[in-house]
Amino acid sequence: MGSSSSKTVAPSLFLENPWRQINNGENPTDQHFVENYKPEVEEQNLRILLHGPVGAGKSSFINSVNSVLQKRVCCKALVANSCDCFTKKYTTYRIKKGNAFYPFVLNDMMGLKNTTSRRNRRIHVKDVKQALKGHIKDGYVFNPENKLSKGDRYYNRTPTENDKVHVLVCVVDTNTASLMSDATVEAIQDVRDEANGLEIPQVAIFTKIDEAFPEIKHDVTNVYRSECLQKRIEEFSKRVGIPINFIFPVKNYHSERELNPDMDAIIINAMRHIIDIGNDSLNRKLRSQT
Ligand SMILES: Nc1nc2c(ncn2[C@@H]2O[C@H](COP(=O)(O)OP(=O)(O)OP(=O)(O)O)[C@@H](O)[C@H]2O)c(=O)[nH]1
Ligand SMILES: [Mg+2]
Repeated sequence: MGSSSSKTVAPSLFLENPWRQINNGENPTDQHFVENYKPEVEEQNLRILLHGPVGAGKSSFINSVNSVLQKRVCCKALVANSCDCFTKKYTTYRIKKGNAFYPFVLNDMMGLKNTTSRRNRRIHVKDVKQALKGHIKDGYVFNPENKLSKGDRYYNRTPTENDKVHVLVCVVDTNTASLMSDATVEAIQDVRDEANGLEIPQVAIFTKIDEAFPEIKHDVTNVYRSECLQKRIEEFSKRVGIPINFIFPVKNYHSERELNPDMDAIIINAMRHIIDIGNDSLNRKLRSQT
C-alpha cells in the first residue's frame, strides 16, 4: 500500500481547468507543424539561441527536441552530471530529417554563472550579444574572464542572415526560478535589452517540472493543471518581463531510455511556439531587406 499512497496527489493542487491546452498525443498538430516548417526563403535557416543559468537544462532541451523528432531518445548535446558549468563551446545543432536537415538550428552556449562578479556577468552579456548578431563562429570556447574579441579567429566579421539569431530562448530551472539572485535576473534582463534592440523575440522554457512538483512527476499531463507551476511562471514573468504566453514548461529527456508521448507533446508544443515566434521575426527581417 505504501507505494500507492506515495503516488497520491492532493486534489487541491489541481486547477479544475488547465490554464493552457495542448494536444496530449492524440492530435499531432504541433508535430506536423514542426516537421513541415519551411522558412519563406530557400536555404534560410531559423536560428534559435538557448541561454540561461548554468545547469538549467539547455543542452537537455536540445537533446529532447532531437529525440522527439528522431523518434528515439538521443543525446547529441552533452549534458552535465554535476552542478558545475558543463557546456563551454558555442555549438550549432542541426537535426536530421531523412537525408537532409530541418531548416532550423539550435545553438548551445555556456551558461550564466551565479556569480557576484559584475565583470563576469558583463562579459557573459556581451558574448550573448555577439552571438545574437551572428558574430560567433561554431567551436568558440567561452572565456568567463574575457569577451570574444574582434581579432579572435572565432569572430565572424561578416555574418549573413543565416548566422544571426532569430529567437532567443531563456532556459530556466523551475526548482530555482523563484530563488534566482537579483544579479542573475539583471543579467537576463540585460540580455533581453540587447535582444529587444535587435528586434529578436524572446521566450522562456521552464525545465525540470518533474523535480519541482510531485503532481507533475506523478503524471506529466498535469502540467497545465498545476497551480503551483502557474504561480511560479507568473512570478518569473513579472520579475524578468517575459510575458506568460511566451513561457513554456517542459520535462526534458534526462534519464529515460524510451520515448513518452505525453512528454513529447509538451516538448514539441514548446518547439512549435519557438519556431512560430522566430519565423515572424525572420520574415520581418527578410522583408525589410527587400
Ligand atoms: N529531472 C529533470 N532533470 C533534468 C531536466 N532537464 C535537465 N535535467 C538534468 O539537469 C542537469 C543539467 O542539465 P544540462 O542540460 O546539462 O543543463 P545546461 O543548462 O546545459 O548546463 P550548462 O551547460 O552547465 O550550462 C543534468 O543532470 C540533466 O540530466 C528535466 O526536465 N528534469
Ligand atoms: Mg549545457
